[in-house]
Amino acid sequence: MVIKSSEFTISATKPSQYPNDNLPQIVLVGKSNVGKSSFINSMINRKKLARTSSEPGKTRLINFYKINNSFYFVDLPGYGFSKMSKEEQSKVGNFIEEYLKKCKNISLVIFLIDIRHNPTEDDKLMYNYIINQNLPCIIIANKADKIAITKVDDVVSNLQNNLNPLHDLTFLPFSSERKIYTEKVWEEIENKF
Ligand SMILES: Nc1nc2c(ncn2[C@@H]2O[C@H](COP(=O)(O)OP(=O)(O)OP(=O)(O)O)[C@@H](O)[C@H]2O)c(=O)[nH]1
Ligand SMILES: [Mg+2]
Repeated sequence: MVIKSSEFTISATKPSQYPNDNLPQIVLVGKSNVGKSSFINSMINRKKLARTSSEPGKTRLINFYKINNSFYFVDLPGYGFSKMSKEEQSKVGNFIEEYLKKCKNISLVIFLIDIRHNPTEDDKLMYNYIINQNLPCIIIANKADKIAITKVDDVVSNLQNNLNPLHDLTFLPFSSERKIYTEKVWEEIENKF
């Protein structure tokens, strides 16, 4: 994918604020700090379009970024950030659930899981939710630079055996640090247009 333009469009908390131009939306889902905002920057070769932080809980709203005037990357807040107040956690949970339920233009959910850890209980709840809603989804084992490159394929296939024993979904490694797996992810995205 050649990136000709990328721009922030809107931060939303409710459906009336989502863009209404019917362009396809590619949405990033995963726990806080797993690297959703960094993933977007890395895919579009921008350092700071989506705001990132080493502290979890950076993204608190639903942020829409329009790419090439032809689709959106949608950056959701992360779940499972224990330092956030219960009230704030449930507010964020509601944004995510409402978006996934009500947005009619989701072409693909990109679900990020940290390659170093087993899926958390929240990851499993989210995974089941996405599958039950029949949303098209790929799973990304992120921060692949954090483990030895020789182990990456085995860890990704163990993750798939754990979450998706039927092997009917695509699982791929990714690293925003190393940018070595971006082409495969672009192929998956382009397949959905
Ligand atoms: N080593 C490594 N670090 C990464 C990678 N992706 C993101 N990070 C780091 O992880 C931290 C969190 O990244 P973000 O992109 O802000 O994470 P997020 O999922 O958007 O977090 P929330 O907005 O809190 O939900 C930052 O310090 C990033 O630099 C990666 O592939 N490898
Ligand atoms: Mg973020």
